Amino acid sequence: MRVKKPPTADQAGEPTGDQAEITPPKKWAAGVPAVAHALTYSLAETSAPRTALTLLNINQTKGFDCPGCAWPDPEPGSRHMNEYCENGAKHVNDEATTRRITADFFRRYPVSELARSSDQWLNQQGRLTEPMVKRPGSDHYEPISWHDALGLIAGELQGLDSPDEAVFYTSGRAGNEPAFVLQLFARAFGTNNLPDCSNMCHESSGAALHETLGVGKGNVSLTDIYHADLILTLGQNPGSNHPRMLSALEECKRRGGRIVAVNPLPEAGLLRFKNPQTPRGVIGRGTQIADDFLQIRLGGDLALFQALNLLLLEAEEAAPGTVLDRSFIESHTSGFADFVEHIHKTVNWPDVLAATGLTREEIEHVRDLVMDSERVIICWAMGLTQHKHGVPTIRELVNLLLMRGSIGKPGSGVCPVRGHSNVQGDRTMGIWEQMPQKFLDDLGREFSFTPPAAHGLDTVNSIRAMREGRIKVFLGLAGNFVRATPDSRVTEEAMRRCRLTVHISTKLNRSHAVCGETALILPTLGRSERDLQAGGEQFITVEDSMSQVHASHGRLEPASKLLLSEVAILSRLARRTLGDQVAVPWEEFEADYASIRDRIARVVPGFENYNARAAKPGGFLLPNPVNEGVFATEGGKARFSRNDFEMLHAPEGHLILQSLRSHDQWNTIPYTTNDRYRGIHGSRRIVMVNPADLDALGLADGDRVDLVSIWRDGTERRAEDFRLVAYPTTPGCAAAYYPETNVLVPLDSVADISNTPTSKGITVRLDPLRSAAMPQT
Ligand SMILES: Nc1nc2c(c(=O)[nH]1)N[C@H]1C(S)=C(S)[C@@H](COP(=O)(O)OP(=O)(O)OC[C@H]3O[C@@H](n4cnc5c(=O)[nH]c(N)nc54)[C@H](O)[C@@H]3O)O[C@H]1N2
Ligand SMILES: Nc1nc2c(c(=O)[nH]1)N[C@H]1C(S)=C(S)[C@@H](COP(=O)(O)OP(=O)(O)OC[C@H]3O[C@@H](n4cnc5c(=O)[nH]c(N)nc54)[C@H](O)[C@@H]3O)O[C@H]1N2
Ligand code: SF4
Ligand SMILES: [Mo]
Repeated sequence: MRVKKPPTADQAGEPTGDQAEITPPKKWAAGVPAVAHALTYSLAETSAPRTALTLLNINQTKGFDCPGCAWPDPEPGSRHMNEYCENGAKHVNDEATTRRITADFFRRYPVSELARSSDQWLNQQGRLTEPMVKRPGSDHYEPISWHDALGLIAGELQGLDSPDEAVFYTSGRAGNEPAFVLQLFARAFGTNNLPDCSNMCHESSGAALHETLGVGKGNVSLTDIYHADLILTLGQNPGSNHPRMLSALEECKRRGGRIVAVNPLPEAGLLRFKNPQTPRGVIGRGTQIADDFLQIRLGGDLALFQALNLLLLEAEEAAPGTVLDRSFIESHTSGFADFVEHIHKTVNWPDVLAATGLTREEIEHVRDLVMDSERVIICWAMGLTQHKHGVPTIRELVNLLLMRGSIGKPGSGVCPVRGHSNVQGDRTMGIWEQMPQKFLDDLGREFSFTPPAAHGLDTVNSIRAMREGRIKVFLGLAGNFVRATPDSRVTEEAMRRCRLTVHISTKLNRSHAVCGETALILPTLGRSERDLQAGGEQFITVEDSMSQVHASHGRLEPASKLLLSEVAILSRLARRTLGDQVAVPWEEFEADYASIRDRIARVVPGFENYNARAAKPGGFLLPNPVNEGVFATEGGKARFSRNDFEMLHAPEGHLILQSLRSHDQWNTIPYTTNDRYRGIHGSRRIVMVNPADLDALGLADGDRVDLVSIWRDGTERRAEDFRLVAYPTTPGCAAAYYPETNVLVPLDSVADISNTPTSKGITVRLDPLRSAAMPQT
């Protein structure tokens, strides 16, 4: 008999694993049930008319950008009236909820209790409505005026020994205008400490693409996706995380393209898609998405690409002039000879098969598809970036495209699928702790000051500095820092060491409760809400995953009269903190965001004539030099790279664990405890394990275990009480949900070069819960 442990801090209010109900994983995604689920969630949060208003405005040229993900919208003329997916509808209605958190709520719930509450419960309490402060020694938030709140922050910032004792975190929800204002404020204040969610997300993509192609972004458009002959999609779950990508993949297939999916999990959306916007999707069997599914081991993608590259080189040697694009290689690339030598010298099949868990035939089949395809696109997300060797993996897939000349021509290229709806735009606006000197110089010239040159702290390094007491003030523009970051217990301690923590947020989350000595909650307008300023009604702009910049107009009445926009909060704070030390017209910025865009146009390349172009329906595309055959690397050519073989090993009796999203969550915020496509209902405290591994470990489906991660310094981390679910994942590779498992990721377990936490490669042991007969220690 198993005994139930009392709830831990990580699970207060959360259903335990024994409340889970398991059904077989689904073999297709979307269809009519998706529409029904979207409406059910939306109607539970808000009223029918409000739901109708939000849904008719999402992703329309005069409406607002879906806050769900960064997947691009079709051209203005080709949009559906309902241009959104199930999850987009849930995300927007989660923001448009009619529930409200008032001062009464904070009188009722002490901060210590909120800190123990589940992420889902905190989010469900509704929208934040007025500024709140928690004073030193108090266990309650209490109301504070905007004037006093901003004065308090300005006072703390002015009192620091160095500007580098503050960090300014951004999550990718923030639009271009607030992001530009925040980085300008931070730099004018004197620091580059601008960590962001991207540090935990696509940083590995940025690093690899920047080094090899000269631009840290993807270079394909939706039209390219439609026209590709072959798309490889790796390490992503589009059915849940970028659902409209499925319509694009469907269109590619309709035109005769082929799709190969590489994933440890047979995700429903990768298998079959029923497009609810077509009759075939409603009554038919839908479209099979992946022609081939390669069930890879966690972290095996580097070895997969190395093997593919070896096979392509061998095929070229057998039939010279038939496989490689020699003229492209000669005119546009460097480092080819070195790369060839390295691949021949280092790639061996026993290693490849061990690392990938695939057969040689499977890999040879993909080689054949590549050789048959003129235009190849490679898409990926967190399954590639959140590994120790994420950067080399992405460099290696670039090698493949370069060999085939499949970059910079229509229907081909790299497609890192971004997460947050404006995470790419925030980076373009300067939210990066290591912006190039050219950007800093241009920013300084525009506003007559000298931005600090030294690189600032990224997310992991911010936590290290907080832990050591070197950071006194934390300010977060959107996001949920303590839940998004690794090593939850370490991060929570680090956050509590700050003198002041400030969150500019729409909804309540754990980071408001696990806070500094003094803490402020500054409630703000969401993307869906009307933003009225002295200069009239404002809009913001965002950049999608394919570099299209466009306007987003809020349409709903704000959740409370006391809300300020992000731009207003940041501009007022900057003015209070800096006075007239810098020549920035903060008041004008707040009154009319067009004045911010005018400045962006003068500082950020590609934004010339920004206001006029943003006003056009659908906006404008940022230039990507790669598509003009220009590679802004050192040396001016696309660079082949030499990457050393690496694989993830788990010692005897251990598994590799990936932490991932359910279908019903938005990053750190679970909406329900269900994960419909994977057949998991009623609890998130589950861990998916291959049946053969369960047998080998002497465990069974339904057993309850603690997840214990081991780390090279001998330390162990424990996530308590998870239910085992026998699941068709790759043998040796388990999966459980983020953020519940962040506690298992050691702060120092990061990707080489990008410093991204290795959230998809954690070595764990499954400790069975002790039976009642055994004493608990
Ligand atoms: N509904 C919803 N949409 C979202 C989000 C959300 O939370 N909810 N979050 C947004 C954000 S910020 C992001 S970054 C994206 C994330 O989008 P995804 O990257 O799709 O998100 P994850 O759930 O982390 O899924 C990782 C996928 O990679 C696979 N995988 C894991 N490790 C490996 C590996 O080593 N190799 C391969 N080939 N595959 C692997 C997993 O099995 C899983 O299918 O989604 C965005 N969209
Ligand atoms: N173990 C593990 N950890 C991970 C990941 C993983 O796969 N595994 N994924 C990583 C990734 S890819 C990412 S992107 C990060 C996400 O990390 P974050 O971006 O920090 O987290 P979110 O959950 O998106 O933040 C949600 C909060 O944002 C606020 N918010 C929402 N909309 C708005 C808005 O319009 N304005 C403002 N001001 N606030 C708003 C709300 O208060 C909400 O509670 O997590 C990372 N952490
Ligand atoms: S695919 Fe992403 S951006 Fe598009 S509607 Fe769905 S959640 Fe929103
Ligand atoms: Mo992300």
